[in-house]
Amino acid sequence: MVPEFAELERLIGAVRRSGAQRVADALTAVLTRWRSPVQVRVLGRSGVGKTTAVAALGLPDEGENTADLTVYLVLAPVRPADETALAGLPARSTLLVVNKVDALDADPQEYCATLAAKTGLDTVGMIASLAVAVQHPFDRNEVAAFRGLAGSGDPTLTLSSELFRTADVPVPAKARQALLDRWPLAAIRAALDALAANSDLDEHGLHDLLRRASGIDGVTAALTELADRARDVRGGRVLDEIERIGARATPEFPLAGAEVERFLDGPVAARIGLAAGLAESAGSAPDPDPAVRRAAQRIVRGRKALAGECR
Ligand SMILES: Nc1nc2c(ncn2[C@@H]2O[C@H](COP(=O)(O)OP(=O)(O)OP(=O)(O)O)[C@@H](O)[C@H]2O)c(=O)[nH]1
Ligand SMILES: [Mg+2]
Repeated sequence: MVPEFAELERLIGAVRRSGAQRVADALTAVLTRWRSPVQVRVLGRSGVGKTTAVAALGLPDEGENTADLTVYLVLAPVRPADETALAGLPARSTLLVVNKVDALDADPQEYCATLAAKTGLDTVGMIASLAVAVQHPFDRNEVAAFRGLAGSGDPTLTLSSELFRTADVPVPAKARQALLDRWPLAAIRAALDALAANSDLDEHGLHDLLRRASGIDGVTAALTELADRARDVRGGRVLDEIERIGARATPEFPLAGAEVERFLDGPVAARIGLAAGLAESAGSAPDPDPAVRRAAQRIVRGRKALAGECR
């Protein structure tokens, strides 16, 4: 168990034993919220690939306004409506994803780097439809069909589904239709490119290559980093809530109030405050947000307590 959670559980136990059930219940509600998973929402203009991205990321749905993190999907070129929406989203909880990079006329990494510099947001590229397709493994027959098509060397084959279906190639039309039923054209194109470059790829090698080409790993890694930070920021809010609960409890339940004070002055709370302070101010210029100023104070408070712990 996370030591921070265990410490709060210990506080709840002590408060309950002191007879302040109401205070213990309030603290339990705080702990439950603290432990709940970081929520992600997916935003973007119509047709950018939100539903597909939700499936690729394994999210339950597109999420709600109250989510901790936002994945904002754009297509190149970014539109004024995107810029307006992005201006209202905080950098520390927003991941900008350029979707459909298979249709991009530029180098995806360079495009994302330019966009990141312009918006100040973490930015990564993705092919959401490919990321969904590679959630299933290839079977050997499919790879054999891909191999046959790659060998045909017809450059127009994957320009459209129609051309793929009607092309004069040595792989039967039925097998091609089966591929189209299961794989988006972007996946077929990527598979043929990969096999043309290396015809020795087996189904595992091909699958791994396409998964990496989908960009899903980069999106998940960036989201994990933001989620870690969101959890740290949440810790700061938890300290605020506990402080308020303690202050309200003290007149009626002085013993519980003292337990809460001891928790807030202890090394675990100091660590939580320090992590929250660092997460809130991570990468940002001087910030007018009062939450950030509070966080800076917490850093000082946290350092003092840590110094006390080390003595
Ligand atoms: N080429 C390409 N097509 C994609 C990609 N991601 C999604 N699509 C396709 O784009 C179309 C729209 O995708 P959706 O996921 O429905 O987009 P959406 O944002 O949910 O659309 P609305 O719900 O209408 O706002 C579908 O045909 C997807 O298959 C991608 O990375 N590359
Ligand atoms: Mg949709």
